[in-house]
Amino acid sequence: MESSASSENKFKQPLVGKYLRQEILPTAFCPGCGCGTVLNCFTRAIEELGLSPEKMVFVTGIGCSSWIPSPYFKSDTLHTTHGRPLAFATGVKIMRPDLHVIVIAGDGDVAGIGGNHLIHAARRNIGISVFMVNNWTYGMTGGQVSPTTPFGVPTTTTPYRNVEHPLPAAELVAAAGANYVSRWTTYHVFPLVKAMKEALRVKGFSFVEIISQCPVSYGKLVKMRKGSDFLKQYREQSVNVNKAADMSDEELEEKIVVGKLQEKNREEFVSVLRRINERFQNERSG
Ligand SMILES: Cc1ncc(C[n+]2csc(CCOP(=O)(O)OP(=O)(O)O)c2C)c(N)n1
Repeated sequence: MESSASSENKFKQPLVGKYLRQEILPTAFCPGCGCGTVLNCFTRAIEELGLSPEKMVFVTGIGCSSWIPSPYFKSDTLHTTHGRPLAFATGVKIMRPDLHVIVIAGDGDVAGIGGNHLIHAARRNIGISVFMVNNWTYGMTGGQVSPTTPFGVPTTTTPYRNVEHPLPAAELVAAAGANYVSRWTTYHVFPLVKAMKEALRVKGFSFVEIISQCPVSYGKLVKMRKGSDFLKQYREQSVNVNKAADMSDEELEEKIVVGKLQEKNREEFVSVLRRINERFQNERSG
Protein backbone atom coordinates (compact mmCIF):
# COMPACT_ATOMS: atom_id res chain seq x y z
CA MET A 1 0.00 0.00 0.00
CA GLU A 2 1.19 3.51 -0.81
CA SER A 3 2.23 5.64 2.17
CA SER A 4 0.65 9.08 2.51
CA ALA A 5 4.14 10.65 2.38
CA SER A 6 4.89 9.16 -1.04
CA SER A 7 1.41 10.07 -2.24
CA GLU A 8 1.97 13.70 -1.13
CA ASN A 9 5.32 13.75 -2.81
CA LYS A 10 3.90 12.49 -6.08
CA PHE A 11 1.14 15.07 -5.84
CA LYS A 12 3.69 17.82 -6.42
CA GLN A 13 5.03 16.39 -9.66
CA PRO A 14 3.89 18.42 -12.65
CA LEU A 15 1.81 16.39 -15.08
CA VAL A 16 1.18 19.22 -17.51
CA GLY A 17 2.21 18.16 -20.98
CA LYS A 18 1.54 14.48 -20.42
CA TYR A 19 -2.23 14.85 -19.97
CA LEU A 20 -2.94 18.57 -20.41
CA ARG A 21 -2.70 20.90 -23.38
CA GLN A 22 0.00 23.35 -22.39
CA GLU A 23 -0.94 26.07 -24.86
CA ILE A 24 -4.14 27.01 -23.04
CA LEU A 25 -2.67 27.00 -19.54
CA PRO A 26 -2.48 28.46 -16.95
CA THR A 27 -6.27 28.51 -16.60
CA ALA A 28 -9.60 30.01 -17.57
CA PHE A 29 -11.02 29.64 -14.05
CA CYS A 30 -11.75 32.58 -11.74
CA PRO A 31 -9.44 33.20 -8.75
CA GLY A 32 -10.12 30.73 -5.95
CA CYS A 33 -12.37 28.48 -8.08
CA GLY A 34 -12.43 24.81 -7.08
CA CYS A 35 -12.28 23.62 -10.70
CA GLY A 36 -8.47 23.82 -10.64
CA THR A 37 -8.37 21.49 -7.62
CA VAL A 38 -10.69 19.03 -9.37
CA LEU A 39 -8.51 19.17 -12.50
CA ASN A 40 -5.40 18.58 -10.40
CA CYS A 41 -6.94 15.67 -8.45
CA PHE A 42 -8.28 14.07 -11.61
CA THR A 43 -4.92 14.33 -13.35
CA ARG A 44 -3.33 12.69 -10.31
CA ALA A 45 -5.94 9.90 -10.35
CA ILE A 46 -5.40 8.98 -14.00
CA GLU A 47 -1.63 9.15 -13.56
CA GLU A 48 -1.78 6.82 -10.57
CA LEU A 49 -4.03 4.43 -12.49
CA GLY A 50 -1.74 4.65 -15.51
CA LEU A 51 -4.60 5.45 -17.89
CA SER A 52 -3.49 6.53 -21.32
CA PRO A 53 -5.12 9.61 -22.90
CA GLU A 54 -6.14 7.52 -25.95
CA LYS A 55 -8.22 5.25 -23.76
CA MET A 56 -10.39 8.06 -22.37
CA VAL A 57 -13.23 10.08 -23.88
CA PHE A 58 -14.43 13.10 -21.94
CA VAL A 59 -17.99 14.30 -22.37
CA THR A 60 -19.11 17.61 -20.91
CA GLY A 61 -22.08 19.94 -21.00
CA ILE A 62 -21.93 23.73 -20.70
CA GLY A 63 -20.67 25.44 -17.57
CA CYS A 64 -17.45 26.36 -15.78
CA SER A 65 -16.82 22.77 -14.67
CA SER A 66 -17.22 21.53 -18.23
CA TRP A 67 -13.98 23.39 -18.87
CA ILE A 68 -12.13 21.00 -16.58
CA PRO A 69 -11.70 18.31 -19.25
CA SER A 70 -12.42 20.36 -22.33
CA PRO A 71 -10.25 21.79 -23.76
CA TYR A 72 -7.57 21.02 -21.14
CA PHE A 73 -7.20 17.25 -21.53
CA LYS A 74 -5.23 15.83 -24.40
CA SER A 75 -7.86 13.12 -24.88
CA ASP A 76 -10.86 13.15 -27.20
CA THR A 77 -13.48 15.46 -25.74
CA LEU A 78 -17.10 16.01 -26.67
CA HIS A 79 -18.19 19.44 -25.45
CA THR A 80 -21.96 19.04 -25.83
CA THR A 81 -25.05 21.05 -24.91
CA HIS A 82 -26.12 22.09 -21.40
CA GLY A 83 -27.79 19.14 -19.67
CA ARG A 84 -26.97 16.51 -22.25
CA PRO A 85 -23.52 15.09 -21.43
CA LEU A 86 -25.00 11.81 -20.19
CA ALA A 87 -27.11 11.35 -23.32
CA PHE A 88 -24.02 11.81 -25.53
CA ALA A 89 -21.86 9.70 -23.20
CA THR A 90 -24.40 6.86 -23.38
CA GLY A 91 -24.05 6.80 -27.17
CA VAL A 92 -20.25 6.82 -26.94
CA LYS A 93 -20.18 3.98 -24.40
CA ILE A 94 -22.56 1.81 -26.42
CA MET A 95 -20.38 2.14 -29.53
CA ARG A 96 -17.00 2.06 -27.75
CA PRO A 97 -17.32 0.02 -24.55
CA ASP A 98 -13.53 -0.43 -24.57
CA LEU A 99 -13.00 3.25 -23.66
CA HIS A 100 -13.28 5.03 -20.31
CA VAL A 101 -16.20 7.37 -20.90
CA ILE A 102 -15.94 10.19 -18.39
CA VAL A 103 -18.35 13.04 -17.70
CA ILE A 104 -17.12 16.03 -15.71
CA ALA A 105 -19.82 18.70 -15.42
CA GLY A 106 -21.74 20.94 -13.03
CA ASP A 107 -24.68 20.36 -10.73
CA GLY A 108 -26.95 22.42 -13.03
CA ASP A 109 -25.89 20.32 -15.98
CA VAL A 110 -25.97 16.88 -14.40
CA ALA A 111 -28.65 17.16 -11.69
CA GLY A 112 -30.77 20.06 -13.01
CA ILE A 113 -31.53 20.20 -16.72
CA GLY A 114 -29.92 16.77 -17.22
CA GLY A 115 -31.36 15.16 -14.09
CA ASN A 116 -33.50 12.64 -15.92
CA HIS A 117 -30.54 11.42 -17.99
CA LEU A 118 -28.64 10.99 -14.74
CA ILE A 119 -31.32 8.87 -13.07
CA HIS A 120 -31.69 6.56 -16.04
CA ALA A 121 -27.96 6.21 -16.71
CA ALA A 122 -27.62 5.12 -13.06
CA ARG A 123 -30.61 2.79 -13.37
CA ARG A 124 -29.06 1.15 -16.44
CA ASN A 125 -25.74 0.96 -14.64
CA ILE A 126 -23.98 1.91 -17.86
CA GLY A 127 -20.18 2.07 -17.61
CA ILE A 128 -19.78 5.83 -17.46
CA SER A 129 -17.90 7.67 -14.70
CA VAL A 130 -19.54 10.95 -13.71
CA PHE A 131 -17.75 13.59 -11.67
CA MET A 132 -20.34 16.17 -10.71
CA VAL A 133 -18.72 19.41 -9.59
CA ASN A 134 -21.28 20.78 -7.17
CA ASN A 135 -20.72 24.47 -6.48
CA TRP A 136 -24.35 24.88 -5.34
CA THR A 137 -25.06 27.35 -8.18
CA TYR A 138 -25.09 28.08 -11.91
CA GLY A 139 -21.58 29.48 -11.84
CA MET A 140 -20.99 30.31 -15.48
CA THR A 141 -24.14 32.40 -15.85
CA GLY A 142 -23.56 34.42 -12.69
CA GLY A 143 -25.07 32.70 -9.64
CA GLN A 144 -28.64 31.60 -10.32
CA VAL A 145 -30.36 29.08 -8.02
CA SER A 146 -29.59 25.46 -8.91
CA PRO A 147 -31.22 22.22 -7.70
CA THR A 148 -28.41 21.84 -5.16
CA THR A 149 -28.44 25.37 -3.72
CA PRO A 150 -28.89 25.16 0.06
CA PHE A 151 -32.17 26.27 1.60
CA GLY A 152 -32.27 29.92 2.64
CA VAL A 153 -29.41 31.13 0.42
CA PRO A 154 -29.93 34.31 -1.64
CA THR A 155 -29.16 33.92 -5.35
CA THR A 156 -29.65 36.19 -8.36
CA THR A 157 -32.92 34.39 -9.16
CA THR A 158 -34.01 34.03 -5.51
CA PRO A 159 -33.12 37.47 -4.15
CA TYR A 160 -35.43 36.87 -1.14
CA ARG A 161 -33.63 33.55 -0.50
CA ASN A 162 -34.01 30.02 -1.80
CA VAL A 163 -37.19 28.41 -0.47
CA GLU A 164 -36.45 24.95 -1.93
CA HIS A 165 -34.39 22.18 -0.39
CA PRO A 166 -31.32 20.86 -2.22
CA LEU A 167 -31.51 17.68 -4.25
CA PRO A 168 -29.41 14.88 -2.70
CA ALA A 169 -28.02 13.92 -6.11
CA ALA A 170 -25.54 11.29 -4.89
CA GLU A 171 -28.19 9.53 -2.78
CA LEU A 172 -30.58 9.65 -5.76
CA VAL A 173 -27.98 8.04 -8.03
CA ALA A 174 -27.35 5.35 -5.39
CA ALA A 175 -31.08 4.63 -5.10
CA ALA A 176 -31.38 4.42 -8.89
CA GLY A 177 -28.85 1.57 -8.94
CA ALA A 178 -25.33 2.85 -9.68
CA ASN A 179 -22.47 0.51 -8.86
CA TYR A 180 -20.39 3.20 -7.16
CA VAL A 181 -21.24 6.51 -5.45
CA SER A 182 -19.15 8.75 -3.26
CA ARG A 183 -19.02 12.38 -2.17
CA TRP A 184 -16.04 14.53 -1.19
CA THR A 185 -15.14 18.20 -1.25
CA THR A 186 -12.20 20.17 -2.67
CA TYR A 187 -10.85 20.30 0.90
CA HIS A 188 -10.44 16.48 0.91
CA VAL A 189 -7.95 16.19 -1.93
CA PHE A 190 -6.37 12.84 -1.01
CA PRO A 191 -9.63 10.95 -0.36
CA LEU A 192 -10.97 12.62 -3.50
CA VAL A 193 -8.12 11.24 -5.63
CA LYS A 194 -8.75 7.80 -4.11
CA ALA A 195 -12.49 8.04 -4.86
CA MET A 196 -11.78 9.14 -8.43
CA LYS A 197 -9.54 6.10 -8.90
CA GLU A 198 -12.20 3.80 -7.45
CA ALA A 199 -14.83 5.33 -9.74
CA LEU A 200 -12.65 4.91 -12.81
CA ARG A 201 -12.02 1.24 -11.98
CA VAL A 202 -15.72 0.40 -11.67
CA LYS A 203 -17.32 -1.53 -14.55
CA GLY A 204 -20.85 -0.09 -14.13
CA PHE A 205 -22.06 3.45 -13.48
CA SER A 206 -19.91 5.44 -11.07
CA PHE A 207 -20.64 8.84 -9.60
CA VAL A 208 -18.46 11.12 -7.52
CA GLU A 209 -20.03 14.31 -6.23
CA ILE A 210 -17.39 16.94 -5.55
CA ILE A 211 -18.51 19.88 -3.45
CA SER A 212 -16.46 22.71 -4.90
CA GLN A 213 -16.23 26.43 -4.24
CA CYS A 214 -17.35 29.24 -6.52
CA PRO A 215 -16.09 32.35 -4.70
CA VAL A 216 -17.10 34.69 -7.54
CA SER A 217 -20.70 33.90 -8.59
CA TYR A 218 -21.86 32.11 -5.43
CA GLY A 219 -19.43 33.70 -2.99
CA LYS A 220 -20.57 37.23 -3.79
CA LEU A 221 -24.11 36.26 -2.77
CA VAL A 222 -23.18 34.61 0.52
CA LYS A 223 -20.36 37.05 1.25
CA MET A 224 -17.56 34.49 1.05
CA ARG A 225 -15.13 35.95 -1.44
CA LYS A 226 -12.08 33.74 -0.91
CA GLY A 227 -11.62 30.11 -1.91
CA SER A 228 -10.10 29.45 1.50
CA ASP A 229 -13.35 30.59 3.24
CA PHE A 230 -15.11 27.70 1.52
CA LEU A 231 -12.40 25.16 2.32
CA LYS A 232 -12.70 26.10 5.97
CA GLN A 233 -16.47 25.65 5.76
CA TYR A 234 -16.07 22.24 4.08
CA ARG A 235 -13.62 21.13 6.78
CA GLU A 236 -15.92 22.24 9.59
CA GLN A 237 -19.19 20.98 8.11
CA SER A 238 -18.08 17.60 6.75
CA VAL A 239 -18.96 14.41 8.55
CA ASN A 240 -18.01 10.94 7.40
CA VAL A 241 -20.82 8.71 6.16
CA ASN A 242 -20.08 6.09 8.86
CA LYS A 243 -20.43 8.65 11.64
CA ALA A 244 -23.49 10.19 9.94
CA ALA A 245 -25.29 6.83 10.17
CA ASP A 246 -25.59 7.37 13.95
CA MET A 247 -26.68 11.01 13.73
CA SER A 248 -30.22 12.41 13.69
CA ASP A 249 -31.67 14.52 10.87
CA GLU A 250 -31.36 17.59 13.13
CA GLU A 251 -27.71 16.85 13.84
CA LEU A 252 -27.08 16.41 10.11
CA GLU A 253 -28.64 19.74 9.16
CA GLU A 254 -26.03 21.88 7.39
CA LYS A 255 -23.56 18.98 7.43
CA ILE A 256 -21.85 17.64 4.31
CA VAL A 257 -21.82 13.85 4.43
CA VAL A 258 -18.62 12.64 2.79
CA GLY A 259 -17.29 9.19 1.96
CA LYS A 260 -18.36 6.16 -0.02
CA LEU A 261 -22.15 5.93 -0.22
CA GLN A 262 -22.48 2.83 -2.38
CA GLU A 263 -20.45 0.02 -3.89
CA LYS A 264 -22.15 -2.82 -5.79
CA ASN A 265 -21.29 -5.33 -8.44
CA ARG A 266 -24.27 -5.35 -10.81
CA GLU A 267 -23.53 -6.30 -14.40
CA GLU A 268 -22.78 -3.33 -16.64
CA PHE A 269 -25.43 -2.26 -19.18
CA VAL A 270 -23.48 -2.52 -22.46
CA SER A 271 -22.19 -6.00 -21.69
CA VAL A 272 -25.77 -7.16 -20.94
CA LEU A 273 -26.99 -5.48 -24.12
CA ARG A 274 -24.31 -7.10 -26.28
CA ARG A 275 -24.76 -10.53 -24.72
CA ILE A 276 -28.51 -10.49 -25.25
CA ASN A 277 -28.23 -9.13 -28.80
CA GLU A 278 -25.68 -11.79 -29.73
CA ARG A 279 -27.79 -14.59 -28.28
CA PHE A 280 -30.87 -13.37 -30.16
CA GLN A 281 -28.96 -13.04 -33.43
CA ASN A 282 -27.45 -16.53 -33.02
CA GLU A 283 -30.88 -18.00 -32.35
CA ARG A 284 -32.28 -16.35 -35.48
CA SER A 285 -29.39 -17.36 -37.75
CA GLY A 286 -29.03 -20.87 -36.28
C1 LIG B 1 -30.35 24.64 -22.87
C2 LIG B 1 -29.56 25.71 -22.16
N1 LIG B 1 -30.11 26.34 -21.12
C3 LIG B 1 -29.40 27.28 -20.46
C4 LIG B 1 -28.14 27.60 -20.86
C5 LIG B 1 -27.37 28.68 -20.15
N2 LIG B 1 -26.38 28.13 -19.25
C6 LIG B 1 -25.09 27.96 -19.62
S1 LIG B 1 -24.15 27.37 -18.39
C7 LIG B 1 -25.49 27.32 -17.35
C8 LIG B 1 -25.39 26.88 -15.91
C9 LIG B 1 -24.16 26.17 -15.58
O1 LIG B 1 -24.25 25.71 -14.25
P1 LIG B 1 -23.64 24.34 -13.83
O2 LIG B 1 -24.05 23.27 -14.78
O3 LIG B 1 -23.95 24.10 -12.41
O4 LIG B 1 -22.08 24.55 -14.06
P2 LIG B 1 -21.06 25.62 -13.42
O5 LIG B 1 -20.95 26.75 -14.40
O6 LIG B 1 -21.61 26.06 -12.10
O7 LIG B 1 -19.80 24.85 -13.29
C10 LIG B 1 -26.64 27.77 -17.97
C11 LIG B 1 -27.97 27.86 -17.30
C12 LIG B 1 -27.60 26.91 -21.96
N3 LIG B 1 -26.34 27.14 -22.40
N4 LIG B 1 -28.32 25.97 -22.60
